[in-house]
Amino acid sequence: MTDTLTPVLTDDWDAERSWTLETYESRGGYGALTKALTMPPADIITAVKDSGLRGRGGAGFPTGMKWSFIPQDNPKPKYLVVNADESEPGTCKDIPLMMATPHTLVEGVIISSFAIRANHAFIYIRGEVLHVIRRVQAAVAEAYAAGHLGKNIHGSGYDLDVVVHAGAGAYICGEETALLEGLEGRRGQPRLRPPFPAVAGLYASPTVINNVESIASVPSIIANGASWFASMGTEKSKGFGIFSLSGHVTTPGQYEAPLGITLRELIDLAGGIRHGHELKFWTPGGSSTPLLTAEHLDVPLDFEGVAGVGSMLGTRAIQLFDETTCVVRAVLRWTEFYKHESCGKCTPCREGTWWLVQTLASLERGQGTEADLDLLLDQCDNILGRSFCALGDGATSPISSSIGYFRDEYLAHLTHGGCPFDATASTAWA
Ligand code: L3W
Ligand code: SF4
Repeated sequence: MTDTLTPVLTDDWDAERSWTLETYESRGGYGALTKALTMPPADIITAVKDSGLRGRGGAGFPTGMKWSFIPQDNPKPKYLVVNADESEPGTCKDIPLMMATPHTLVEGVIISSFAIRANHAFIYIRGEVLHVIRRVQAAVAEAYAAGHLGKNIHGSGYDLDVVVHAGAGAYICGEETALLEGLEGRRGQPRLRPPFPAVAGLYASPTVINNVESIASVPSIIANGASWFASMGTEKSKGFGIFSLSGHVTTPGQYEAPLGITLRELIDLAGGIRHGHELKFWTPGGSSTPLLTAEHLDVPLDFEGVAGVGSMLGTRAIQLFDETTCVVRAVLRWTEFYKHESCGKCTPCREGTWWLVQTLASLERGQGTEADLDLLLDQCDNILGRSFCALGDGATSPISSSIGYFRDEYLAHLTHGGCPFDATASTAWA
């Protein structure tokens, strides 16, 4: 099974002092930059377009197309912003990548900035992860010292400055326009789109915002060619991605594989569901993506395959839960997270997530009636599609999907007068 893995971004994670410039360059690092600086910037955009790379931050928007939206006849400065505010529950790919091989990201930032003709780039890192911020800052400093950043990079005449910015610990700042607000020094709350950042982003100037993994994939595309990248994955979801497996699996961790791999294959690679247990439910891309069940083990994990069963690929944050887990309690925990992280800008999400927690908590305690399940779904209906940004929509995903698949388990809380899993300790309820 191991030939299912395609280690590219993760290939050097085990190398000694993998985070240093010395190790990175000894393995060919910054070779893609040397090549890119000999190319017309438009050809780099074409290569990224032809590769089929789609945004790795959750939405899967085509990366090359986003870059081509940057108007080159606009006299304003252009900016590249890397969204490194990884906070979606279950998502743990960008932080390990920045810890293990920060120069992959830095090299990607330089090539991407050159392609869109930006002279300033920002790496916005979640504030709680001080060790990651320090590591990326150290890599940026090494890159300056080696002439990969600053004035006249590699004698090409191209100048680029990179700022590593620490966020202040709000999940909403992973939403691209809230991130820009934070970067500009204001409270992190989403802006109305359009205009999209590509037209009016940081300081109202054309801005590309991409996820860490998207930008870190760029050097390999330039080094190996668009068709190499496009030869992996599926027809519409090209290339590879880091799948983060957590929860009730024998060997949790990051598994880099072609898009379109199935959960069954990933679980095999991770040594199976923990001994003596079986899969009950899972998230394909963090808790903002509708839950799936053991019925979906053979769904291709690409943007289309997961959408085909009513969910989203999201950030490939696969959280696995076996039959000992109470789905109502798990969903309540996620909903408390969304209530806490709601930025408060719009009423459906600010008020709605509070009500979701009240209704869910009462059901989890075994209080209320079956009608409360419909009330819960009605509350979801009043949030989904009526919120200002994706946070509100995402908060409804685990609730509506879990009621769809596990309505009987919700009802069992009412008939038991509490969580049936408490009564049976760690044995399965059914
Ligand atoms: C120019 C247009 N640009 C779209 C750009 C847009 C953005 C990208 C995708 O949410 C999802 C969310 C989370 N002209 C454009 C255009 N763009 N139309 O394309 O935009 P969009 O609106 O489809 O998505 P989004 O607002 O970026 C991302 C889900 O991902 N998610 C997120 C997890 C959190 C993390 C994390 O912690 N790191 O990523 C997980 O599922 O719920 O649905 O750049 O500007 N006409
Ligand atoms: Fe803020 Fe929630 Fe509204 Fe988004 S949906 S703007 S997080 S209140």
